[in-house]
Amino acid sequence: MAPLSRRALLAAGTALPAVTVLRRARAAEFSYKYASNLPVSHPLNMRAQQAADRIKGATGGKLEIQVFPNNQLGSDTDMLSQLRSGALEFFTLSGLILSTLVPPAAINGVGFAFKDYDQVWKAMDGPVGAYVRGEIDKRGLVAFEKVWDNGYRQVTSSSHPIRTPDDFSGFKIRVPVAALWTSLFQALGAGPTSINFSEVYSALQTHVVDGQENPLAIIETAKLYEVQKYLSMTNHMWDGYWFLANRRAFDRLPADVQAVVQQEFNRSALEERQDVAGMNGSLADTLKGQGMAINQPDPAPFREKLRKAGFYAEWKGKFGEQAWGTLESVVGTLA
Ligand code: X2X
Repeated sequence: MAPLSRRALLAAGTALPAVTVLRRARAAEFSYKYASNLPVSHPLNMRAQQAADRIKGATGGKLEIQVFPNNQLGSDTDMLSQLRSGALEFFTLSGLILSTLVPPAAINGVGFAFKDYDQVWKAMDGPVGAYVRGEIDKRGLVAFEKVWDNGYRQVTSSSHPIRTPDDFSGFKIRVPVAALWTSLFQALGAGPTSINFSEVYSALQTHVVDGQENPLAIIETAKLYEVQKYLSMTNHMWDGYWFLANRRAFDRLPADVQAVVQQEFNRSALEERQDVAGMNGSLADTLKGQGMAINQPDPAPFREKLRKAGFYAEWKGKFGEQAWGTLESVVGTLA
């Protein structure tokens, strides 16, 4: 029997169980969740939602993905456990935070490694990204090919601007929960405290810490300018989000659905990179208008301080010759 149209069902009135029929036609075969730590207005969530919508369309409604932004499902630490157990199917996480599970995933966070975005994408869409995804795969998670842009990280503060490495002395700074972050700011002479992003706004507001570091798009969308006065454009690290899937959940999907999922999230990743690039052009002015005082420190003395503290030598040893060589094949000699 040919399927009845909605109009035909409605016209038939109470004689047919219209509601039941319609509901069954709409129910997705796979109902998955995607979560992130970023505010809903950040382009990452907008582009993830668009991918979810396209995936639903392209799979004829077979796979429905519900988007949970803004730490609605918990902190990064919580969400990573949920992803590993399968309670959460998709999650975007900084490679540095992922390093608690996959140590080599932190490699893009080496201080001042990338001269510019050309080098970032050459490395992350090339040998460095391929290496990291291989390591993620070995630990039972799936990472899609295109990494999403978090951005170059900048230091904000409520007490004073960071102009030289000496300004870090006695400076209490929040860093995400990852060994490389703590090591970087210890080497710079600051006092780092590990705090999940879900607690950052209140930690700044209550002066548990003096400052934090994040890309402009986050300082803006998470409204950190409300609780911070100084913005120092240190560009000390480039950070990105791997789009991760729980392997068992991903393997349950038919091959054609898997292909659509990969294609659409990778497409959205590229669009999100463009969004962030566009925002970077105007956000310094926006943040100035919102009351922040901005300065542009010379990066050379910060790099020198890291070198003298043995930061590069230590992390070259931890990542190993092969991984370090892969990064240096794109960015040149680091130390
Ligand atoms: O926790 C942070 O600072 C954030 C939002 O940038 C990351 O996810 C690494």
